[in-house]
Amino acid sequence: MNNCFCVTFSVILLAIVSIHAKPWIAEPRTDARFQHLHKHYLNETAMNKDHEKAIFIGASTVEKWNLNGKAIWNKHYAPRRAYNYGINGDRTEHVLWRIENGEFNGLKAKLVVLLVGYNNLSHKDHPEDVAKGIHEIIKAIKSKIAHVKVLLANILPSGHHNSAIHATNKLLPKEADNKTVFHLDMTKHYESSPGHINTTLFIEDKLHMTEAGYKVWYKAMEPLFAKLIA
Ligand SMILES: *[C@@H]1O[C@H](CO)[C@@H](O)[C@H](O)[C@H]1NC(C)=O
Ligand SMILES: *[C@@H]1O[C@H](CO)[C@@H](O)[C@H](O)[C@H]1NC(C)=O
Ligand SMILES: *[C@@H]1O[C@H](CO)[C@@H](O)[C@H](O)[C@H]1NC(C)=O
Ligand SMILES: CC(=O)N[C@H]1CO[C@H](CO)[C@@H](O)[C@@H]1O
Repeated sequence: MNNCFCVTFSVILLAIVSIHAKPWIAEPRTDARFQHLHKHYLNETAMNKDHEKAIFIGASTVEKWNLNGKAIWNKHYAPRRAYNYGINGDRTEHVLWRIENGEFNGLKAKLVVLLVGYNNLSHKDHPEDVAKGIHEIIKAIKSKIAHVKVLLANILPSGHHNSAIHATNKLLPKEADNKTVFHLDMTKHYESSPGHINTTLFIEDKLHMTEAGYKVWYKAMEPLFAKLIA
């Protein structure tokens, strides 16, 4: 083999490896919306770091508390100094990157609510790898915020990828030590019968939630949430 061939081969190999993102290795997104929101959250943290008591982080289901869930958020979470750090479309590796790159620096929050993983599964990641990504996110949260508690919610059921969601969710309870990490499974609240979502809680895409869906989240989480921010 000549050198030229080897170099070309290595470059191709590197390209293949780098497009295969790993759910447990921090990675930024290059799109403008992600970069913009990341900067916005860094600013939010800098401005409000002594005020923030509870943080919600994840992808669109979290971000849409600002949209479909807004009325419930304003009534029940904003007054308790909760802040939303969701970004539509994030996978575990992106949330990990955001935490490792400053979004939680200097916070004294009592609680982080984490719900993430769907976007990896819709991109055919293996459940074990997604769970590993979630494990790394929890480690990163604890390393950034002293004495924080983590409320880890199962990925919510949807009209798609339910067997992968179920397989991933089965791996999450073991993250909970019930001292710093607490696990919450809200699945049954979103189903009209086992394996079938209650469609009144979801919009037409059968993935994102209606206001009624956010109300269910609030009600199902409230006992644990109230205990953990007390
Ligand atoms: C940070 O947020 C504050 C208040 O929300 C705003 O006035 C300021 O312009 C923001 N700074 C940047 C760099 O976005
Ligand atoms: C944590 O609590 C849940 C139920 O509340 C229980 O099923 C689980 O075994 C507990 N885990 C540990 C490590 O104590
Ligand atoms: C579906 O959700 C709605 C709104 O929360 C609720 O009133 C209804 O009872 C649920 N249906 C089933 C079958 O659980
Ligand atoms: C391990 C793995 O398959 N990760 C995939 C997660 O999703 C993105 C697409 O959005 C793929 O590029 C990764 O390969």
